[in-house]
Amino acid sequence: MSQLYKITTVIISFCLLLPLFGKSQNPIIQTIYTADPAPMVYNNTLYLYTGHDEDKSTWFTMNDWKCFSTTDMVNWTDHGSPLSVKCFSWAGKDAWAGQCIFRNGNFYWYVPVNQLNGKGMAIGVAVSKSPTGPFQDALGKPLVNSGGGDIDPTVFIDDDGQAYLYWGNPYLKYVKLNEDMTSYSGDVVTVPLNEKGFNIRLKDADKRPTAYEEAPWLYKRKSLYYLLYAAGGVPEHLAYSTAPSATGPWSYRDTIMTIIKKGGAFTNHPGLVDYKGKSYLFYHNGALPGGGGFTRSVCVDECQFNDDGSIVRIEPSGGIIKATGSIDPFKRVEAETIAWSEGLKTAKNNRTGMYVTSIGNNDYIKVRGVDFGNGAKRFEASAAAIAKGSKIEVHIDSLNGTLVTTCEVKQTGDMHKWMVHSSTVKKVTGIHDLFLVFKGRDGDLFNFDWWKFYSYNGQ
Ligand code: FUB
Repeated sequence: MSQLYKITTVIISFCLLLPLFGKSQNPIIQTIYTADPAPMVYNNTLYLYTGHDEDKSTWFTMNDWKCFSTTDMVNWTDHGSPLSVKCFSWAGKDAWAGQCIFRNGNFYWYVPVNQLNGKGMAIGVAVSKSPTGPFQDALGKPLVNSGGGDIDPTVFIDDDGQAYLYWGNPYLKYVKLNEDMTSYSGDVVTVPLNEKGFNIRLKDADKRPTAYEEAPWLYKRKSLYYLLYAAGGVPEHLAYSTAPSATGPWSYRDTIMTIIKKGGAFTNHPGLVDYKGKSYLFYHNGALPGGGGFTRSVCVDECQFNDDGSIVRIEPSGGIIKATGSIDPFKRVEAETIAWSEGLKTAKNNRTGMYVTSIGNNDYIKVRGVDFGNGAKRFEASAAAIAKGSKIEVHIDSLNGTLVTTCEVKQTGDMHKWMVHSSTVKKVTGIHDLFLVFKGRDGDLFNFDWWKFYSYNGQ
């Protein structure tokens, strides 16, 4: 990012977000633009797969997908980019909306990409043994290639083990996936788009039969099947239909989220998941500085159901207030575990893995709900610095809250020569939000890999 762009971005974001410091959680990722959220729960961790709008995009310029995870719904760990268009030898561009699912020891990530043969969008499937990848093309060719509008796949495994893949814009289609998850049986079924199932269309009514636009998301709750989708046309809102089976017949129910007027993007995209006893709706807006229709950002809000199974309308909010867990500072915490940040980027290399980079004076990371228990005596941070005289100030509870330690980040001579830097900590006990504030001269200060505290009993 150019220095001027970065400074402008920081100033604008500071002004926009000033009233929200210490409160805001949405959008949940601030280091890049993210879109098309697809949550997945595995082993008590919520993984979030997203698309990635390139900085300053003026179209859906999307080259790779991203993965993040959380165990508390407020701190998100960046796992980088486990899959890109380049992984599909038959595709050339457009890493659009996908979804990942676990089955029989493998993670299957269904994604639409634009084919090199000029025949438009088709759906591929990538496979990995790990939720954070790396993923590889499972087939070496599209899984679904039915007519150019093959975008936005959603995958779902029913209680009887039958898996379904729905997708499409302007049509809505599905197949029954086989147990191998990389092939399907039977024909591609086109879902009838009629008023009963998907409501009347108010915008561009001559162009499409119903309000259904794109971005289907299949979900089941207490034997009722839900199909959430982007509806409209543009600007899109989120709506849903329900059915007694995964194949319909679908009945239109309601709007879930109206058009986002303030800070919205002209698209929206739902992802609904149950986690730790609650349900969460992921969606996207254009609210980050520099954000808009092609520079979108993923958000999350809690989703509630009425007794009859209908979804309570969701008003986009500042995000999740109450964490569902806490951070243990006496274990190494990756620097890329972030509740909120300003001015930063993340990067990855083979030796270090993910780390935080593009760190300038006064940039910061907020980590929520850090549990110091009976107290901490020493702070450690792994950083690689080319600049002299940089520091990490650690404040609690707010950006200007009590300063519990100042850790000098010594010059290591290279931005990839890592050293552990340490400092003594003033007494801090109990649970606090932590603000790691970076200080130094102009320009990039250092790269930051992880941090950790030591307790009085030496832990
Ligand atoms: O991100 C590209 C496209 O925009 C997705 O495929 C649609 O769902 C819309 O969000």
